[in-house]
Amino acid sequence: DGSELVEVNNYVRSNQADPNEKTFGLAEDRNLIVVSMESLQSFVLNNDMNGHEVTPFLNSLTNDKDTFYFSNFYHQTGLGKTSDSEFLVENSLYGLGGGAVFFTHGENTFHSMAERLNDEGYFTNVMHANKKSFWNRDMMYQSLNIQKFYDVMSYDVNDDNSVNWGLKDIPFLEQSVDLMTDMPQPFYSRLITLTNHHPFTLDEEDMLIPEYDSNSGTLNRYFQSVRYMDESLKIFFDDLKEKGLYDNSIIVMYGDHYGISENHNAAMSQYLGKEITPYESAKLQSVPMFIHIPNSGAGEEVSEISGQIDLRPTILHLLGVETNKDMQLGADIFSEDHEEFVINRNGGFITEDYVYAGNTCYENGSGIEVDVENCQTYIDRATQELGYSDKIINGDLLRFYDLKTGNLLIDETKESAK
Ligand code: GP9
Ligand code: MN
Repeated sequence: DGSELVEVNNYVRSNQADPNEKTFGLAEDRNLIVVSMESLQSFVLNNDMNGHEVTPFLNSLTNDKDTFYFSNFYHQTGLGKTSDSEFLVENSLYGLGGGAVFFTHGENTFHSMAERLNDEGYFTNVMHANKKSFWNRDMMYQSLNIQKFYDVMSYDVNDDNSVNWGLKDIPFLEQSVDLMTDMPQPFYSRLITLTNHHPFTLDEEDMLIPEYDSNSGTLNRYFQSVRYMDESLKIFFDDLKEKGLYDNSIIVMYGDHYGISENHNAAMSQYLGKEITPYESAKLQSVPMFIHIPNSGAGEEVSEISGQIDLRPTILHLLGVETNKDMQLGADIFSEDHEEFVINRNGGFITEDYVYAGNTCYENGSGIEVDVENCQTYIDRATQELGYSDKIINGDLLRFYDLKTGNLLIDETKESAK
């Protein structure tokens, strides 16, 4: 009967973070372009591989005058991988612990970012050159109120422009910009790249740097494949400029989840020159995040510890959309009230002082093991917050929530009789 929503609502309202006046509305009325960068982890940024720069374009954005670069940002996905990251972005809720929420709860009621922006007059869509049913997207996107899904059928795909999982990122992004020129504005387009996906294979002509030289073919190819994606993003920005879509847009880009699993720790240890402890593994879950606002001059590095759960409120506030009635678990990263506390789907977390991973509490920075007592308050809060997220999903509780008024659509008399 939705009565569980009372407690969840109290939690969400008491953790509400007000917008920052300086950034609220900074990108008002612009098109919103969100790019999911497949399998991109932060360790390749501002780093080289045997003397080769891996991400020259993204590196240039880390100190660009129009770009906020979030250098302490983490993915929070579980088994649902890309789809979990999409879920986090749209709903500011966590995916599930036991499987992909896109599959298990694709018919729930949600109040997505797409729904919010559609109410503000945006044309909302997702662009991704894969079969529409992959990750149950065709069903879930209806529940997320995404107006149009430009799936593989919207793209010109052939042997020459495909590799690995399908259409290569350069032609994918190029054709996507062409499709954007026909969209009503303002639009919200969420683009999902694909080439930099395991097993990270490329055509010879797209290998812009050599492979690495470890005993892991996966890691060796990863650098090359990331280098290709970096190139595709550079071309994407140029295409947007050429088609007149750049100046009036805000471009958000984030890594969706890790690309190199713990099976490659030996090779990673060779590359990074240190042992990969559970502490290091937790820190390696950092993914790049950029918010590029052309001609704003507002860019800077943001070192606040934050995660994918925070994307939705951060983006909506930049667009000048209030979120004080949204049933969200993240917070605007620019807000004074944003807390440096990133929860992983597995119950681990990262704060300014501590990293909790593999049931062990480490000091953040030194990586030294400390008494678990130090982490206990946060362990409890992580459990509580993941629990509330699970409750919302498993009980389909947003059925009972009126986003416009913030009212709970439940029988209050029954509630007070308890
Ligand atoms: C598939 C793409 C990759 O369409 O999003 O999914 P992943 O395996 O990374 O979750
Ligand atoms: Mn992915």
